[in-house]
Amino acid sequence: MTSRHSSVCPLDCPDACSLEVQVEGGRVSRIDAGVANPLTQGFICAKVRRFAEHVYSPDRLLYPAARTGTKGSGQFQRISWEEALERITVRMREAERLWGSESILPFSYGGSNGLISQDTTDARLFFRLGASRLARTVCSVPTRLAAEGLYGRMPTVAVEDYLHSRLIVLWGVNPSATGIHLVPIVQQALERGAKLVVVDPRVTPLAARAHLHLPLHPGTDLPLALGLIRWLFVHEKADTAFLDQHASGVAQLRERAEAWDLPKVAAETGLSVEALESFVRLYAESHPAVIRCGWGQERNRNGGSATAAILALPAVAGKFGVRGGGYTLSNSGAFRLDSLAAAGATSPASREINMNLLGETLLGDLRPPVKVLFVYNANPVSTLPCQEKVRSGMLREDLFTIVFEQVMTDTALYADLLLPATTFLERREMSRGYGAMVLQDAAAVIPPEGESRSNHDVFADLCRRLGLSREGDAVTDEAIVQAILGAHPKGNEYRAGLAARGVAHPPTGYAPIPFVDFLPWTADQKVHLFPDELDRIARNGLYHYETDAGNPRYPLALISPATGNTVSSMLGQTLKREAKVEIHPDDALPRGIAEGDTVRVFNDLGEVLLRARVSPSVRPGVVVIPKGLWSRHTLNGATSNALSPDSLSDIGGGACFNDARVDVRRAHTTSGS
Ligand SMILES: Nc1nc2c(c(=O)[nH]1)N[C@H]1C(S)=C(S)[C@@H](COP(=O)(O)OP(=O)(O)OC[C@H]3O[C@@H](n4cnc5c(=O)[nH]c(N)nc54)[C@H](O)[C@@H]3O)O[C@H]1N2
Ligand SMILES: Nc1nc2c(c(=O)[nH]1)N[C@H]1C(S)=C(S)[C@@H](COP(=O)(O)OP(=O)(O)OC[C@H]3O[C@@H](n4cnc5c(=O)[nH]c(N)nc54)[C@H](O)[C@@H]3O)O[C@H]1N2
Ligand SMILES: [Mo]
Repeated sequence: MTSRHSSVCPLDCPDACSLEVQVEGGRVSRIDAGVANPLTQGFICAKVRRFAEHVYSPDRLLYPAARTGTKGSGQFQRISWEEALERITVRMREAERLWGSESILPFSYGGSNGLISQDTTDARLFFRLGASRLARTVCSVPTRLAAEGLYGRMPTVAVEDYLHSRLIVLWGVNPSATGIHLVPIVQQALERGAKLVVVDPRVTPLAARAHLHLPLHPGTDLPLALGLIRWLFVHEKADTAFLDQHASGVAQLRERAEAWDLPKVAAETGLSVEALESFVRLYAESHPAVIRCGWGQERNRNGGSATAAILALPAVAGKFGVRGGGYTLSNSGAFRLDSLAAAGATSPASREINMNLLGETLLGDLRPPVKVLFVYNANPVSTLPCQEKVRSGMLREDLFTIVFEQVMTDTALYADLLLPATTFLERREMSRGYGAMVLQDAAAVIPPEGESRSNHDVFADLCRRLGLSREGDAVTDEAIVQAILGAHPKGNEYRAGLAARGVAHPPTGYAPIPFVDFLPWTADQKVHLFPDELDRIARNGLYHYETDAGNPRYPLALISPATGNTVSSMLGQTLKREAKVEIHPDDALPRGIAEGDTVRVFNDLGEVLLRARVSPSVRPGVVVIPKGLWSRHTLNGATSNALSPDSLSDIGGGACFNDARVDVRRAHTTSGS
């Protein structure tokens, strides 16, 4: 029997596609586009179309299991859920008694999780335990803090409105991999005569079609944005009427931008003065103009200030107030939904640990040490900086590691105890887009594979076993959804939309116009071009640039952007291909490296052995190894994160994936050639 079900993709992507899932004989036989979210436009990405490969993967975890071999060896024996949860309960109580509850560290990110499977019963458990708190900094904290500081995290321009834009700037974003539904919209805008500018060290697919591509050196976005701001003021292209009415901090921003004339910006970014002038003139003269700001610039020592300066541009240039004008970043704040409060989880005063420092945390001299590590919704061995430190930390014999996962990831190999998790097709999930302003709620379409269970169910169970449940706790998916929506003033409207159309939009609507439909969500409804709180928390003050200009030992910058094959590291097990490092001919030639050669990419943290792709699609001085790789995709089992430092961004303690310095050599081959 064949049936069709509406679903929603909760994977970490701005688009939040509606899905239609076909089920035959209890198994998923086809996944295609659904209709509720208009941005889906009738098509979905190749990854999710073949998501059934993940559901039925030979690497799928089907039962709880306990380690039998040495840590990391991947040898496990099946046990029952009862035994697994009992063992965890005993370990947690013991850790609490001997070392204090802060010796328990929950470790999750959850970019690919919706509102039911993240920050609900899990938060309740760990908060009530008084476990160490995790600062979830691996992604989007610097960008979020910048958006919050300047605009109070107001909703941003809907990408559909780019059809009205005369200029589209894609800054540190590669929608061809990371949010594909923007691509046909950009294409249509170009056909209507819009101009396209791309700011990216690589020739991305849209950079290849851009009127202007600015292949800046990684990490130099801050001088670039400040240079544009300075030019706008100096050439009287700043919109002083808009700034007088809607902004504060203008003089301070101007002062910090003062040093960055275009020749200086050119020297720092590796761009020509002519290209910079073309860009700023085009930006000044185009109405409406929109900047789609991504996350590429964030993963850098200057990531917070750089994003703040980019977001200041549309205010300085007066680009708001029309459809298709302003900027787009994350819209996850638009709904103002709060799972945590709804879950009855109040944050304890326990210590906070920055997730980007996991290796250091496990290996260092912390008091109390971390004795129980509970990993879920994350794959830290693949996705965190300083991979060797993370691995070594997880090898610690006195550490009890639980990994709650769907498949046998590189991290799961290091578990003492494995718990099998359902995928979104096997449980209910309510999910909100962070690009498309949609909220969707989808029932399970198939029964759980094996003995897999959902996060909310397992954490509620553990809460009960540890005696931490309270009367009135929302435990079932329905109760959690009702608690989340019930806590919101517009909850009833959301419910009505979900029931009638399978989708709800935030109170500001699906495609609101900033400064027309609402003013900034800051306390005084103004744009804060120089938010004091950011200036206070920024390492050297807001808009101050840091550089290690021309690191002589490791002259190449390594970046690790997303690809269309994985979502972060998710689906990596379905990817058979070997990864390559991309290097520009100008860097390959003097090193005697030719296409297909096996090379060693290295720095003081480690080395990655893989084949080279020699290509002018990356700027000279920069090499590229994809994000999201697993051990199996390189020749020595290390991935780009073996080379990424655990230094932090200027604001928010963000990861510096795109701020690694390396060198590359041909590897010695055993053939003697
Ligand atoms: N298919 C797929 N989709 C995804 C993801 C995925 O892994 N796969 N990940 C999801 C997640 S978790 C996120 S956060 C988003 C990320 O979405 P994006 O921000 O689009 O993704 P990235 O590939 O990290 O970075 C975008 C671009 O920034 C460039 N870049 C690198 N360093 C710099 C720099 O210093 N300055 C500038 N201007 N550009 C730089 C890279 O070359 C890359 O082309 O995508 C989401 N969507
Ligand atoms: N080198 C480099 N590294 C990067 C980046 C980069 O640009 N370069 N980008 C970073 C970014 S943007 C991000 S967001 C992080 C992401 O870092 P992570 O969150 O660690 O990475 P994911 O690959 O999303 O891992 C999520 C895991 O959770 C599992 N999972 C999914 N749903 C559930 C569920 O319902 N329950 C349970 N228990 N498990 C589930 C999936 O199978 C998957 O293995 O990676 C970062 N790592
Ligand atoms: Mo991310």
